Amino acid sequence: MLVTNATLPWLDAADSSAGAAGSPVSPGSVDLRVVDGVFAAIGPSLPREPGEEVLDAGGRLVLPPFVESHIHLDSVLTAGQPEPNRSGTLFEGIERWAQRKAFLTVADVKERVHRVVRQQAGFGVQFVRTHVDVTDPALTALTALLELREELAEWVTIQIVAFPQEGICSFPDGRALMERAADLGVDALGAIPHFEFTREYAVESLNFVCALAADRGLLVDVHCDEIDDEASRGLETLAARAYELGLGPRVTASHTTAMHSYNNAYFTRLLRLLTLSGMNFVANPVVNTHLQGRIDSYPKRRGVTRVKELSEAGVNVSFGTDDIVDPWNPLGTGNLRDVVHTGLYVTQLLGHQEITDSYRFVTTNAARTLHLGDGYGLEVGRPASFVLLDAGSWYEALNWNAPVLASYRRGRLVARTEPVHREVLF
Ligand code: 17E
Ligand code: FE2
Repeated sequence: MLVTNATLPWLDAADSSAGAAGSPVSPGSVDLRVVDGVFAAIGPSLPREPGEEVLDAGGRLVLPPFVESHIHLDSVLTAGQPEPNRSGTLFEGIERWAQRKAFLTVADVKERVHRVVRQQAGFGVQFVRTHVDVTDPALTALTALLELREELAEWVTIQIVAFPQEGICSFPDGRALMERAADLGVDALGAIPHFEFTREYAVESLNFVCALAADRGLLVDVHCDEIDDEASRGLETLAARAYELGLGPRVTASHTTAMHSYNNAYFTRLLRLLTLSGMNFVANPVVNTHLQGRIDSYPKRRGVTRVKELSEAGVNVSFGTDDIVDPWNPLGTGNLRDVVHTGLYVTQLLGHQEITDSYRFVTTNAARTLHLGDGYGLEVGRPASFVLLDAGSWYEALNWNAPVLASYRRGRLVARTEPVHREVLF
């Protein structure tokens, strides 16, 4: 297959602010040749080979597939079951989920997750890192997700994090459950230091998880300091272990909302360690603006981590959805465009170049967090996985919520959407 007249994000016209629907052919457009599911050539005006199928992008934007770097698939579509989260806090969400968790079945989890993964596929998502609650002696959700990871592998890459929602040191047999999850073949280990009973347990849980991950060769992704408490400092322990054990970029700190409340003197000191460690960060700007600041009066904190400062220091940051219609978010579709849109506003990353570069939060930066390596990217020799958006630039796609017209995975069509035709009658 030959994809012709594609605009790649780094070939966006410098001034792409024109905006309205319609996709002019960009002067920087390129062709991409796909052979046996791999990019065989990328360049301007590649000669068509006899009998070669052609997909004319017409100057539209081609991106590597979207990467969902943080979601809880086990809880999707459970909002209100058996009751809604009335306070809107993280902690009530954990209580509501514990109620729902009591009557999980493998079939129930698989049915809901399957629906959402197909929804995500329609938005061009091909890689998903999901946290799965393992504070359940039956490991029901984990069993379901491990099965789905294999069953759906040709359509979507699912990475599973063993997530101890109710703690490791504060939950009965918490350590043994993490070890069982590791034995069952998860991709990454999590922790939740701000939910442990004590600061000592917080530190102990992080030491435990980093040692287990180093021993088993697993990635680490911690729900770290997701609280409006400026004294919640699990992150420094996680970063120190990442650095000392040489885990570095294999470690991710998710949420880190307490960083929003750290004083600048502490943050400035901490940033040196974060940079040294080489670890990744995931912000969930939609869900954390909803969950955080709930017990503030006014002014109310936004509670989103310091994306701008981390990015400027060269630290890898991606954006995640976190939740779709569950105890922590009553809304959500899985369209990562919405996460970027909200994320740019709440972190005040709205300079022109910042907007233009923001596709990275849900593509290349997220791919780095997931350690996708050579399995990802618009480069010759890599799997021919890409999305075609109905817009001439990322600026336009973001502003107009342009549909993903086609999502190809290893050269094979996974999902397509018809362009929207709207008429205004004056
Ligand atoms: N659990 C948690 O601890 N934090 C979250 N943001 C979600 C689940 C969604
Ligand atoms: Fe989360």
